[in-house]
Amino acid sequence: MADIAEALNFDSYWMPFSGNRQFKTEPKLIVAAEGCHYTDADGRRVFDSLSGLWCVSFGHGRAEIAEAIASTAKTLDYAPPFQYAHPMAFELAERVRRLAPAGLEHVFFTNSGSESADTAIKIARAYWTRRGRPEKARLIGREKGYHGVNVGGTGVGGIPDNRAWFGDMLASEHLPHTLIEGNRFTRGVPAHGAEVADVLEQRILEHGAETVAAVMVEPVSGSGGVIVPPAGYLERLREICDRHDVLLIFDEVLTGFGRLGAAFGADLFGVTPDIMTLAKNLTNGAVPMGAVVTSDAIYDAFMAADLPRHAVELAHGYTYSAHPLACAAALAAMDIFENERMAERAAELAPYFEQQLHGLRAAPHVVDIRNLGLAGALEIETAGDDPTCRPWAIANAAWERGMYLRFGGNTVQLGPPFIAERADIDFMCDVLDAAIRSVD
Ligand code: PXG
Repeated sequence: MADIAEALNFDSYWMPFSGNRQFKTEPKLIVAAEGCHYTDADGRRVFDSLSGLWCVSFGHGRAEIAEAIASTAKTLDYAPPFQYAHPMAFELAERVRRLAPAGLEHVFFTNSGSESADTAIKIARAYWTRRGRPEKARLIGREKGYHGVNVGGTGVGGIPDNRAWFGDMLASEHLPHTLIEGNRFTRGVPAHGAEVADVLEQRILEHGAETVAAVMVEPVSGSGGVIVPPAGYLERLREICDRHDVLLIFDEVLTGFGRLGAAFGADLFGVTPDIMTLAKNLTNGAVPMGAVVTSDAIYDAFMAADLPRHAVELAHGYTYSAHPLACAAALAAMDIFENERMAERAAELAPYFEQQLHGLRAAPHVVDIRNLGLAGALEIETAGDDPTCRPWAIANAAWERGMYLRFGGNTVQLGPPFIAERADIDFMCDVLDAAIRSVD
C-alpha cells in the first residue's frame, strides 16, 4: 500500500461525492475485483456489500463482458450516433424493449443515470410541446428522491444537501417522502401509508393540471435510504396521473434489472410508468451507459409531427449515446441477466437477506431497518447534530473488517451482488454488527 500510495499525487484527482481531505489521510485504494470481492492495495479481500454503487449486481470480473468489450474495441471503436448508427444499438434497444414492461417500447441511450434523468425530463416537456401544450412544463419530484446530479435531476431530486450550493436548478415541486413513523422495522413493503400519494392530486389541483408535465419518482428510493413505498402507493400515483393527464416517470436506474427480485420495480409493483430511466446494471457497471424507455404514445408524438422529411424530431443526444463498447457490454450483461436468471436469484436470496438484516435490530443506534429484494438500509440514530457522522464511522469500521459499506445521510445501505451466497450475507451482517458496536 505504502508503495502504491507514495507513487500517487492525491491532489490532482478531485474525487466525486467524497471527503477528499479525509481520503488523503486514510486512503482506501482498490486494485482488483472478482465475484463479490475487491482486492485493496494491501492485498486484502474486501466484500462488496453494495455491488459497487448498485451497478455490478451480476458479480465482478465477468469474462463474457470483458471479451465483448475487447473484441468490439478492435472492430468498431466508435460510430457517430447522430444521423448514423451501428447494428448493436438496434439489437440492444430491442433487447431492452423486450425486457421492459409491456407498453414501454422505445429506447433512447445515454451514458449515466444522471443523463437518463435529464433526458426523461426533456422528453416529457418536449412531448407536451409537440402536442401543442408547452405550458404543461412543471415537474414534480419527491422528498429524498435522487435522480443524479445534472441540472434537471438535481432540481427534481429531493435531497436538500445536493441542491444547496448550486443556485437555481430545475424548479420543481416535491411530494412528501413515504417514511412513516409507524412503519419502522417493517419487513418489505409497509402495509400503511398509500394515502401519502394523495398529496399529488392536491398539488396538481393547486397549480392546474394544464401546467404539470410529469411526476418523477424512484419506485424504491435508493440513495435517500432505501425507502420502500407503502402497499398501493404507486398504484395511486398512477391513477392520479391518469386522471389529470400527467406523465409518470419511474427512475429505475438503481432498481432496474433485478435489484428488487423482479426485472423492474414496475413489474414488481404492477405499475407501468410512461417513461422509465435506466443505467447501472444495464452494463453490469463495466462501461458507463444509461437508457430512457418510453411509451408508444410519447414516441409517436415525435414521429408523427408534421416536419420536413430530414428534420430531427428531438434535438437531444450525446456524442457517446449508444457507444459501441457500451452496447457490447450491455448485450453481454443482458445475456447474463437472462441466462443466469439474475432477477430470480435476487428474489431467492431476498428472504434470507431480510431475515439476517432484521437480526441487527438489537444493535446499538439502529432506529429503523428497511428492505426489499436485495436492497436494504439501516437508519442510524444521529449523534450530536450531524446525521452523517455515525454512518461514516460505521463504514470506516467495516472497511477495517474487510467490507466495503456505503453510507449516505443517516443510513448505511446494503445491496449485495445477486450472485452472493448465504455465507456472504452472514459475513456482511456479522461485519455490520461488529462495526456498529465499535462506534460511540
Ligand atoms: N437515479 C437514481 C435512482 C440513482 O440511484 C442516478 C439516478 C444517477 O446515476 P449516475 O449514473 O449519474 O450516477 C442514481 C445513482 C447510493 C448511491 O449510495 C446511489 C447512486 C449513485 C451513487 C451512490 O445509494 N445512484
